[in-house]
Amino acid sequence: MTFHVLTLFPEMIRQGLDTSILGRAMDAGILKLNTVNIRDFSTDKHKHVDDYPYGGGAGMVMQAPPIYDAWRSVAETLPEKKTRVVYLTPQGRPFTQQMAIELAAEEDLILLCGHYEGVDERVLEEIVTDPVSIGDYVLTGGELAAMVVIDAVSRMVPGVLTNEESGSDESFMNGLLEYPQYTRPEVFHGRPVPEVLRSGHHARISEWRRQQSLLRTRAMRPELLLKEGVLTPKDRRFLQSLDENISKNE
Ligand code: 4GX
Repeated sequence: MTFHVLTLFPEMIRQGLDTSILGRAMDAGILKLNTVNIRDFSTDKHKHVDDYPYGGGAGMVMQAPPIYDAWRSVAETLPEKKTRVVYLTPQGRPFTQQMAIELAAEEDLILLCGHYEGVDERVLEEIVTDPVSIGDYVLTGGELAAMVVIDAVSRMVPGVLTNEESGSDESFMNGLLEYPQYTRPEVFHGRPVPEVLRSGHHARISEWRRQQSLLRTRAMRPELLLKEGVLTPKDRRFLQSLDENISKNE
């Protein structure tokens, strides 16, 4: 799979992704990274790519023509088929594991990183297929968000992770947050590993882990418990018993 990143900071993207697992997958040719510097498509003698907003207001807006021409330079190297263009913006659809799985099926993906106060809406209307937000906070530019998306998509591309690295896909595969993990030493700062995990009793271990997942999800992400098909009847009885104990203590 090839990621084409349209950005004013190609070095930031390259440096952020050439390490560890993704670096290995790039060396192996499973993933490719093509960074395109939007500034190379400025026609301005000072290489400007931004200007004042029509209607006034603070800050600068990225101009349409350099972004369009940067996109064209990539799109014309790709097959007829309309390659998806992800635009990183707080105004986008919230990024999820499901989206990472779907995007990993694409042969090419174009990502557009904005800067300043935003991008001229007209070029977005012409080229963007998927406006995506990585969360409700404001970054200084789209590059870190693009790297988050590339990282999450890459690990879903077949061959990027070893069997060792893939495993269960932790949080979200079963719709719950992952249970806590422990390794040696058996006691750390006076805290022993939970006895059940050393018991060798696999049914009890599975039940304990499931309950830990439910407890964590209830504490940190209670909205996940309301989704269809996540809870078994046994899960419901366990959560019910917790709620009954709260009532008693009141
Ligand atoms: N999830 N940013 C985009 C430039 C910008 C400003 C205004 C459109 C309108 C972000 C996020 C994010 C910061 C990327 C501002 N673009 N991207 N950038 N949260 O905060 O994706």
